[in-house]
Amino acid sequence: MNKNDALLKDIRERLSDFRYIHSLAVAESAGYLADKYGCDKETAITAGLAHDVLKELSREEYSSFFENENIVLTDVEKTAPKLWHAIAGAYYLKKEYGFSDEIITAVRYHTTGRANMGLLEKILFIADFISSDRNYNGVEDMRKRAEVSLEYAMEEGLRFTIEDLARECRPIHPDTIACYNEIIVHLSQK
Ligand code: DGI
Ligand code: FE
Ligand code: FE
Repeated sequence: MNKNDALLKDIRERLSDFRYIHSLAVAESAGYLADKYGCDKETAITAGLAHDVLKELSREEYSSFFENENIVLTDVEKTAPKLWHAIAGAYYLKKEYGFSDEIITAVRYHTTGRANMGLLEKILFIADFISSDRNYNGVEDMRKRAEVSLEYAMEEGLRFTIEDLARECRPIHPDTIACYNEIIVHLSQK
C-alpha cells in the first residue's frame, strides 16, 4: 500500500463521515491552491487529507497521547482543546508516515497559523477555510479573497477566528496573534 492509500484508510477509520468528507474537500482545495500559487500539488493533497487525522480523539486519548510522547502544552494550549488535534496530528503523522517536515509543519500550524509561514502552510490554512463542505457566513468572500492572494484570505480568516474567540472569552494562541500581525504589516506595505 502506498502512503496515500494507507492515509486514506486511516482517516476513513478514524473520522466520522462528516469529517472524512471535510478532509477530502480540504485536499481538493489544497490541490487547487497549490496549482494556482506554485506549490507541489501531490504534497498539498496529502497535507489536506492528513490535516485533521486525530481530530476525533477523546480528551482521555489526547491526554495519554501527550503524556506518552512527552509533549508539554503551554497554559493557553491546555485551555484550548480545539488546538490539540493539530499538535497531536503532526506528531502522529511524523511517527506513522514519516512525512516531510513541510507537511508536518503545515499540519502543526493549520489551526493557529504562525509567523513566517511557508507556502504549503498558508495553502493548508486557507484550504481549510474555503473547502467545498464549508458554508459559514462569509465563505464566499473568503473564496474570492483566496483568488486574490493567500495573505489577503488569511487576513480575513485570522480576524474571523480572533473575533470569534475574543467574543467567547477563549484564549488566543500567541502564534495566531503573531500570524495576524505579520499579515497585517505585510498587506499594509503593499
Ligand atoms: O479542524 P477544523 O474544524 O477543520 O478547523 P481548525 O483546525 O482550523 O479548527 C478551528 C477551531 O479552532 C475553531 O473553533 C477555532 C479554534 N481556534 C483556532 N485558533 C485558535 C483557536 N482556539 C483557540 N482557543 N485559540 C486559537 O488561537
Ligand atoms: Fe483542524
Ligand atoms: Fe479541517
